[in-house]
Amino acid sequence: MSDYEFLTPENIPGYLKAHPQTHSIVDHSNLVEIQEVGDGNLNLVFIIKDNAGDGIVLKQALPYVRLVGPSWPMSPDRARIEYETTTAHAQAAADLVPLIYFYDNARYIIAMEDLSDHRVWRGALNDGQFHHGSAAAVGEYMAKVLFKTSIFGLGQAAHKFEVARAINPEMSLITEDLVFTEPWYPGDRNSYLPENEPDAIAITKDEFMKLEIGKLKYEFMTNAEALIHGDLHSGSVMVKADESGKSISTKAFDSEFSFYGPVAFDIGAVIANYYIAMARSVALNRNEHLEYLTDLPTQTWNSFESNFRALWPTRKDSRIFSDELLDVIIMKWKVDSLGFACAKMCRRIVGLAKTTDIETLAPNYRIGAARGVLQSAQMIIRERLKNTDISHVTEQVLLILAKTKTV
Ligand code: SR1
Ligand code: MG
Repeated sequence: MSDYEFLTPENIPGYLKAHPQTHSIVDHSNLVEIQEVGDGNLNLVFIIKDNAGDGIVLKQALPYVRLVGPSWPMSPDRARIEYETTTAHAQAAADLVPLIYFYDNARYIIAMEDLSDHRVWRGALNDGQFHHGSAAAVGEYMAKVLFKTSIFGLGQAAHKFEVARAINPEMSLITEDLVFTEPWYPGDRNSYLPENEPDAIAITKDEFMKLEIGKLKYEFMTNAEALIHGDLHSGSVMVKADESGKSISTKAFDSEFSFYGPVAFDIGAVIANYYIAMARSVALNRNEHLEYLTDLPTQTWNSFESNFRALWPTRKDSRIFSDELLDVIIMKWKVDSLGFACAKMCRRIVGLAKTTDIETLAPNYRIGAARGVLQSAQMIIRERLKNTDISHVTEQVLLILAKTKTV
């Protein structure tokens, strides 16, 4: 499995030459730039440009976790999963995912659209940038791809077949361990500043939260609703805005954790990362940016809900699957989304694979931001059972972040 050649700046021109599908995209004999830009935890990502300014991206899965090294082997077959999911998602929302040119199953390479005129959303948020409309676009992406791949979009037989085809046990286990277990059962992979130890211990002693996280883990492991992205944080979204900050393109990428799982898991991941971004802007006193961020959870939810409702009349079978049932399902997704957000918030603060939003803050700022995210998760896990209004929950998060601020 690991016996394949890794991409390097030296062998990429030859690789492109040997793949005629790339010849109309980029001129392999006149390359001016080959840059490795992978900032995720797992893969190599190269942006390649020719002298006419045309570009292509080659993404290759390594046989181990890049973040940790060869001591943590991982099947590169995750590249196939990302390719197949991006292709399936493109059928529902072509404008909201990158264009894939081809997949090389011998070397686990995806050749895709060069999006170097976009930014990874996490980096843009960290820099205090505005992309007005991207939150709604992410909601639209989720509604369209999750409807299309659900029982409502596929119908009975195709859904059953797809659940089996898209099985992804190795990557799912990572999420089950890192997101739903280790923050509450610490082992060697957790870490935080010494000043945050009481905050980390507090969640392990929060028996109510542990029970709710247990229910959510069970949901994650058993509820094969739709072909979810599986890791939809702000580092899995590329954004592009015009000079006024109006978003003109939003693309969800990096769906290697994808499988048939709960719809609310993706929504929760998005919301969690908005709250983490808010923690950064609170720490840095960026009030205008904070105002922008505070509206994002509601924008994404509202867009998800309205787009999903718009697709509902097209469901394959309307017997029993009534409009009343849709209301029930949507309400469950809202409660569960907030629950999944809590799990995601805790894992990014105490578990392996953190976020630059928090980690690039100076330690004296980071203490309060990390504490605020953990305390917010403890609040949300309870509040969502009393009041599911996303704006209300976000206001409560803001109050906690202001209170825990350390500088
Ligand atoms: C070992 S992989 C660690 C994390 O990186 C990805 O972004 C996922 O979030 C995963 O949990
Ligand atoms: Mg990723």
